[in-house]
Amino acid sequence: MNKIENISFNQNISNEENIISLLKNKRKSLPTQYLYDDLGSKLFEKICDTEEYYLTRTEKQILELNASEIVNEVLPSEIFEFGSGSSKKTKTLIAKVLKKNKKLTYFSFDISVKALKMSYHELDKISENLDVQLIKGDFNNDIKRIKKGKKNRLYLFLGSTLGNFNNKIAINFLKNIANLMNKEDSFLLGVDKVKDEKIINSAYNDRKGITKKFNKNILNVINKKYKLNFKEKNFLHNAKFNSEKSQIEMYLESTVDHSIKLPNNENLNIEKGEKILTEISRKFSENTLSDLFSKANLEIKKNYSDDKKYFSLYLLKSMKYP
Ligand code: AVJ
Repeated sequence: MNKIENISFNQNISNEENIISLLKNKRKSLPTQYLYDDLGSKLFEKICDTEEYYLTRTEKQILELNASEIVNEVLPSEIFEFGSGSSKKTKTLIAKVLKKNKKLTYFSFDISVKALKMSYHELDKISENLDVQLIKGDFNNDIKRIKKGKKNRLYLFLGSTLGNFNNKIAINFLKNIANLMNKEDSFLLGVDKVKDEKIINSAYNDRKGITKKFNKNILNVINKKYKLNFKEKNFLHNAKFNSEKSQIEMYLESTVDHSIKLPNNENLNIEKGEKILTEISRKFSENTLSDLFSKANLEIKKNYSDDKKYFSLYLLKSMKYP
C-alpha cells in the first residue's frame, strides 16, 4: 500500500485542556471528530445502509445521474477529496474520468487511518491510470498544509460533512478551499437540505440502533485517549432537529446523577437529564447556502439535486479569478 502522508499537527497538550473546558462548560460538549475512530468510521458506514438514513443513498443517486455531465464540465486530472471515508461514492466519478482522461491522481484526505485504508482498497485495483495518494489530517487544522494542485484539480466535500461545522467554521473552511483553488480548479460540495422534520429525525434515530451505538462510541474513544471513566450505560442517545437553528443536535443524555474524574483530577458532576453535545448536522436552505458561498468567495456554476430536493450537489468556482 502507498504510504500515508501525515500532515496533522500534534496538539495533545491543548487537546487535554480543551476537553476539560468543553466538559466543564454549562453546555457540555465533546469534539465531534472523536466519533470517527476506527470503530466509529465503520459504524458510520453501517448508518449509511440503514433505511432511515437517506443522505448517502440520495447523494449517490445524484452523483450517478450527473457524473458524465460533471466530468465533461471539469475534466479533472486530479481529484482531491476531503473526508473521503471509504470513497465508495467517488468511485462512479473516478471511473467516468478514467474513461475520458488518460491519467488521474486521486488524493484521499481523512482523519482516520482506517478510512484511508478502506479508500485505498476500494480504489487501488480500478486502473493503472489511477494514482491513489493518502493524506491523514484534520479539515480545520491542517487545511493550510495542503499543497495546491498541479493541473485541473476537482475538490470534493461530500456527504454533507459541512453540516458538522457552525457558520463561522464553515465559512472559514470554504474560504480556505477557495484560496487553495487555481483558476481551472472546481469544487463539488454535497449538502443536506431542509425538509420535513420527521424525515430528518428518523434518519438520526434508526430502528436498528446503529446511530445510538455510533454516538455512544465517542465515550470509549475519549476514555482511552484521556484515561476517563465514562460509562455507556449512564447515557442515552438523544438526537433531535432544532428548527430554529435548522440542525440536528446529537447528545448523550445522562440517565443518573454521577461524577467523572477529569484528567486534571478534578471531579465533574453530571446530573440526571444533563446532555453532552456530540454533533450538529445542519440542514441547509438555498438562502443559507448562497450567503455561505458569497462570504467564502465561491460562485455557483451548477446545482444538481434529486426529485424530492432532499440533497444537493453544488459545483463551485473560486471568485478570485473573474
Ligand atoms: C458524516 C457528518 C455527514 O451529519 O449526517 C450520521 C454523521 N451522525 N448520523 C451526518 C452522522 C449521525 C453525518 N456526517
